[in-house]
This record gives sequence, C-alpha cells and structure tokens, in this order.
Amino acid sequence: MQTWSSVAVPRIPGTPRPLRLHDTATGQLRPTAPGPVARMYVCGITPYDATHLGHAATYLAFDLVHRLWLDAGHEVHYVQNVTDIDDPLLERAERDQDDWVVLGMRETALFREDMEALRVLPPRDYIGAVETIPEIVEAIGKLLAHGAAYRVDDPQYPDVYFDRSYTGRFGYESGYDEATMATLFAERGGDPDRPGKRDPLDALLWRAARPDEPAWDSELGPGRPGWHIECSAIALNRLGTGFDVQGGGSDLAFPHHEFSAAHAEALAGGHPFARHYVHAGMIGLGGEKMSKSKGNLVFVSRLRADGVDPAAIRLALFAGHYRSDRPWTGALLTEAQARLERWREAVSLTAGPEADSVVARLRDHLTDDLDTPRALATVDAWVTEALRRDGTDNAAPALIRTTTDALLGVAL
Ligand code: 5CA
Ligand code: ZN
Repeated sequence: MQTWSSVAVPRIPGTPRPLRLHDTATGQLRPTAPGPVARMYVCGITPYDATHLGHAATYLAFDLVHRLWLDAGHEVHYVQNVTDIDDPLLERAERDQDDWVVLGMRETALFREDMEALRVLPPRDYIGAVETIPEIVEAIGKLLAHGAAYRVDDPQYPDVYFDRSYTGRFGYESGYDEATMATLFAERGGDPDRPGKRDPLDALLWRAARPDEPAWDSELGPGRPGWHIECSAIALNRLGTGFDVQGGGSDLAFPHHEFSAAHAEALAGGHPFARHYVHAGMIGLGGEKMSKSKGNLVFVSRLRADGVDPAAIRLALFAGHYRSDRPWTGALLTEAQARLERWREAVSLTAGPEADSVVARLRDHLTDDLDTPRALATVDAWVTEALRRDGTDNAAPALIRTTTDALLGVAL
C-alpha cells in the first residue's frame, strides 16, 4: 500500500540517550538496544471508520519512539499494517449498504491525511492484509505442516485454527491468567464456542468461505485470513525475528499480540517475535474507552475541519503519559492551544535563557519511557522565563524550536 509523506526531522546538538521503554512481557522498564537499523512494527487501523483521538494517541506515542531512535543515530525500519479485511469492516459495510473495499480505501486515505497533518513519520512499509494473502497462506501452510495448526472437523466450513499449546509459553506476552484470557478472548473478537476446536482459546487462522463473504482461492481452500496471523506474517517477512518493538494500544495486549507472537514463534523455531511489547493506554470519552463500536468518538479529521492546529492535538495528547488511560476533554484541547501559543511567542523572541540544558532534560524525560508530561513542563519552564525577557542567549529560541520539532514533532 502507499504510505504517507514524511517531514524532515532536524538534527539537534548534544548527546542523545538510549531509549528505555516499558515492556508488557516482562513488566519492566528496559533499554531498547537496536542495532544500526532499529526495527518496529505497530499494529495499524481496521479502516471502517475515521481516525479518532484514541488511534492518534497510540500512533503519536510510537512516533516518539521513532524520533528518539533517529536522534540516537539509528535508521528506523518501521512497518505498519492495515486490516483491510475483517469482520468489523464487513459488518459496517453491510450496515451502511457500502462496498467493503471502497469503505476500506476511503478510511485508509483519510487516515493517511490525518497522520500527515499530525506530522507522524510514515512507516517504510505500509501493508494491507489483502495484498499479503499469499504470504499469510504460506505461513498457515507452514503452521499446519509443523503441527501448530489444525482444521476443525466441519465438512461445510473446514476453518483452520492455531493450537495455542504448541509453543509451550502461551500467555508470556500479556502475562494474564487463564480466567482473564478467557474473558478478553470472548470480548475481543475470539470465538470460544466454535464447535470442533481443541481448546476454546485457540485462534482462527483461516476462515473457510461463507456465502456472501469475500474469499480468496488458495491451497488452503477458498477463504479469508484470521486477524492475528496477518500481523505475524507481515512483521516476520519484513523485520525478521527479534525485532525491537511490537506496538499498539493496551487493548491489543491480549489476544492479538499474544497470538501474533505465538504464531510467529511457531513459524520461526521458537525465536522470540519481538524484544519489547509496548502498549499505549486507552483514551476515553464520557467515562468509556473511545471506540468505533461504542461510537463515542472525536475524529482527528473533525478537529482539523474545525481549524484546530494539529500541533495542539499533539500537545493535548502528550499532556498525559502514553501508558495511562486518560480522558479526552475540551479543556485538554483549550489548554494545549494556550500552551502552543505561549511556546510560539517565546521562540519568536530574539533571545531567551540558555537552552542546551533544556535539550538535555528533554532527552532525559523522553527516553525515560516517553515521559511527555515532564518534557512539556521542561519546555514550559524555559518559555515562562523567555517571556519574562529573562534570557540573553540569541541562539536559544531557534534551538528550542528545532528540538520540539525533532523530538516532539511539534512545529512551532
Ligand atoms: N487493525 C487492528 C490492529 S492489527 C486494530 O486494532 N485496529 S483499530 O483500528 O481497532 O485500532 C488501531 C490502533 O488504535 C490499535 O493499536 C488500538 O490499540 C488503538 N486504539 C483503539 N482505540 C483506542 C483508544 N481509545 N485509545 C488509544 N488507542 C486506541
Ligand atoms: Zn495487529
């Protein structure tokens, strides 16, 4: 698929720091230790509705990872998928009497526009599930050959499932107990009651063709892919095993990332899928998680159409820590707009307080598990002094401008 266009990321002086991130699998804050090319996979959208502020918050968090690795001198190989065939897309198309292909293309195009407006650095590989069906089929064929997958005994719909006991360490990624896994599996797209499965929690790999559903011919028989194997195949085939960060919102920790890892590890002789599993908290609205299924949404495109500066959206979402579940409110946006104005006023002055130490502290906070609240407070403190006309350093305003651009993606 076509990715979106990039923006230039300026280099900043001083000494970069290695990025430390919370890893769901170990429950620890650990340094990322990429090689010359840092490798990241972030789960993309299911394009049946427009990008809301929950999606935006998650992609903005991983945009910071991208920027901090660039700052540390790495090249970044970033891969993101588009789940352009799955039940929610078909259900929405049916509800609205829309064509599922057209719906997916339209919402993906809008997502790209939103990402560009937010200055999110694009993935190098932006990959749809539909265009990767041959890769997915090949992966499922291997899982069947390894004995990690099986067909249910149903002559009409011989679906293929993954045997979750195969790798021997199922559950390591999310760390959830059996009862929690069972609850979340049922809530998040699983089918525990499908007759013929060896274990209620085994996940669908290939759904045999049903009447009135899209299907692709393949050596597995006509059908369409399950959800988790899509991300395993796309990531493994582009990044290899043991890539640096697998990312998404916390609602993907189970079952999606657990199964993506288990499928990939079954394919790759047990080699770990990713080194870090990183999860962003959920943005809420009106006391509930913002979600397409609940319909309590604020769209990025709506705010843009209302003339809201995308830099203010960044600042509003960065006012909270990426891992905390937090509400979106009008007040958050108003405060961010006021902050943006103050920052812009300060960097347009001809002088300000010395800024090298500000750059160093920004790096400290951001490389400490993306501590944006403290990063914003650090810039605020410089801005307050600058607006009091406290400083005499003529290079400082430009340095702050370049640094907020490079590290936070906020163009002043
Ligand atoms: N296509 C799959 C991933 S392969 C999917 O989950 N798509 S999605 O459109 O439902 O979500 C896209 C990303 O936004 C996921 O990382 C998801 O965890 C994240 N996300 C969804 N809702 C929220 C929310 N309210 N707050 C923060 N992140 C969210
Ligand atoms: Zn995914």
